[in-house]
Amino acid sequence: MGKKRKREVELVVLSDIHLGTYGCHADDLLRYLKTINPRKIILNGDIIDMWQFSKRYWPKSHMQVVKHITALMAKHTKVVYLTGNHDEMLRKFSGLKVGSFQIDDKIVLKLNGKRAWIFHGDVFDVTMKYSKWLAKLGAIGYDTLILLNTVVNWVLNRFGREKISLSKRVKNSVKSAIKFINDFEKVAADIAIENGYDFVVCGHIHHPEMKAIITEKGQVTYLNSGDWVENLTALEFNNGQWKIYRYIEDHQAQAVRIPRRFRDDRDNKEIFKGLVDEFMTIKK
Ligand SMILES: [Mn+2]
Repeated sequence: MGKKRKREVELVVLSDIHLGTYGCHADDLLRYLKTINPRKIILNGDIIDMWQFSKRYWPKSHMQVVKHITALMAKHTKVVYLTGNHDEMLRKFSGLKVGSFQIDDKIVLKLNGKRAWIFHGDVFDVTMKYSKWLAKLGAIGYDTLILLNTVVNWVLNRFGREKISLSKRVKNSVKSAIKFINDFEKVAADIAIENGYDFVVCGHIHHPEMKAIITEKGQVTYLNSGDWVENLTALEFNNGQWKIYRYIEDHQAQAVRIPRRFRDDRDNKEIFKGLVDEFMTIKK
């Protein structure tokens, strides 16, 4: 098998990767990144989860994602890091520009003559703004849920049963979560229409989406890049068109997956080694 040619993409938007948490699918993300050659990458918030850093969870695959992106930058890819609420510590660096790398809160891009307004989206999140500690508590709970889910799925797998997603169940069964998503999308669209943007691109709510939103005042295309905890999605803009890349469907369709057995073996070894090695180098 020869090396596959990388897919050229004008712009890739990734958000809510949550590196440094148990839920992050870093090796899947890495596999996706290795299939593309992006001219520009927008990291739209919650990329490195600094709220969870005290847990000292930093496996090798998480560091490899960072290294891969830095390597792209050294070649020709422009990288814009827009901060989210889990990496808000970087907000003090907003406006920083070093070579092909820049940090900001938001960005407006001209794409084929149309204006795209891109930001993480936590500004619309009232719970986050008014009780940060409660939101943090929620984040810890969510992470624990993902960890618990891994254990549950391991057991289910042993008994030859289908995998389940606890957090998806919790979210989907709660009506207020749906209302939350709708409200979020509506607020983003309303403000984007008022300001005459053609596209509004967010992350934050872990809900990939691409749809036209029409109000009395006008129309906008709302896009959300989803996340790399559950949905494993990205936004790609190419030849004047947006699309949602869905790793679970799209990647499996083009490549044979590494058997789970091997993946788990490798992970277990690397969790401890990576945790100690990489985290120590990062702290230096
Ligand atoms: Mn967020």
